[in-house]
Amino acid sequence: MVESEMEATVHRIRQSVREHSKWFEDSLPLIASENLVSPYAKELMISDFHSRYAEGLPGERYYEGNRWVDEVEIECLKLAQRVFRCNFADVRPISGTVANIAVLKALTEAGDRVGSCRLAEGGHISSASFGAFGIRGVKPVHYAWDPKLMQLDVDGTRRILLEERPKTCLFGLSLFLFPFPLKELAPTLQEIGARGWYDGAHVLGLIGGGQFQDPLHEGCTVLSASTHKTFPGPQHGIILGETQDEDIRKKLQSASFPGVTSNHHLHTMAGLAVALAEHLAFGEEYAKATIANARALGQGLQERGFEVLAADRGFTASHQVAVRVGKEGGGESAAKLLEKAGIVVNKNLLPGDKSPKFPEGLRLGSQELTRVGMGPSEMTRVAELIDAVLHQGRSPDEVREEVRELKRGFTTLRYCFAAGEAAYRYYDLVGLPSA
Ligand code: DSN
Repeated sequence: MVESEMEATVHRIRQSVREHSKWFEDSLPLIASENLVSPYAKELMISDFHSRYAEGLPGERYYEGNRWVDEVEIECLKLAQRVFRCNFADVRPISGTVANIAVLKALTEAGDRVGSCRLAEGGHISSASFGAFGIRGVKPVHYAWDPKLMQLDVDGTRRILLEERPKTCLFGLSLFLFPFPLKELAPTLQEIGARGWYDGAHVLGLIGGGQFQDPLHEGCTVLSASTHKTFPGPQHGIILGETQDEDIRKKLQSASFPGVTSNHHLHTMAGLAVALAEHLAFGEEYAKATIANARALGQGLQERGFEVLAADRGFTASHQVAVRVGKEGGGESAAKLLEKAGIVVNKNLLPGDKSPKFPEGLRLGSQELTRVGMGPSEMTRVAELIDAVLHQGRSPDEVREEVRELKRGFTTLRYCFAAGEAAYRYYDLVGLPSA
């Protein structure tokens, strides 16, 4: 009885996942923290690596059976250093927040002051007192922010740093439109003896493609990130560094293991290795296209009467576009209406919002639609469809059909191997050619 009930449950779960995938396949995903993994990366995520343990570093494991895991991890470390032009990598953190907790463990002490951005100005929850900063017991020192430029106010931030003298300065954002003025702030960091730490989760693929900024050569010692936003890898984490300081390298390694992980998810590590190799081959072209698409989307929305942030600066230098939709009913209601039409975005707090409970913003990311081959003219069409729902009062159900029509022409993945001719449809479980 229970057996047949549970078998039915299993099939219901499988069916839900298939329906989810099918829904995404004919929708327009614009969530800035998501992306699609390549067929080869996906294949390795359901390989036997998924079933194994490999605590420690290659050659120094606590388990047997790791000959090929070691080979892959050594390759992954080499590829990471090549893509990000640095001399240290640790690919064991299993997410971006876990990587951040590892960096906090390695580089700070409880009670330290750590520079960071406010959540309302785009900061990530791991730098909040209720997040990773709180776990480590460090106190945030908030930088000065220029809401018009949507970046740090350099003079104001210098003054705060000189006064508060944090030992570590974290530069990272969830609403990440423009590079940080790292070179301008580097002399102040030096003057107060602070170490620069960059959370590059959102812009990792753009950094790897050489199209954003190069934080490890602009004054930061460490870069932590998740590996699945603009960097189109599996959901995983990474710590990168440019340092000859053996003490820092050892602290980062021991913070990764045994600090914040035991086993480190070998299947996603293998998928990450593939994504890194593919990024060396295609990352520059993909990063350029992603940024051009975000700008085209910003332009298309502004031309249709939307209040797109940082219009004077070309809207964005990343994959993201931020739109204030207070007059369209606010972020939550706008995002829900768009979802009904198959346009997937998230509500987002914007600088100046009156209440954190009622964000006036929408955050849109161009990276996933770029991966399936869309270009600036499709971004204009996406802006038209958003306008149809939020300004023209057209029914989301009717617009849903036009969304399907647009997406129908973009079902294969680009910027990876086994793309295109493999007819890789991302609602397939694996989707590799049978050969
Ligand atoms: N909260 C995620 C984002 O969407 O920016 C990052 O972890």
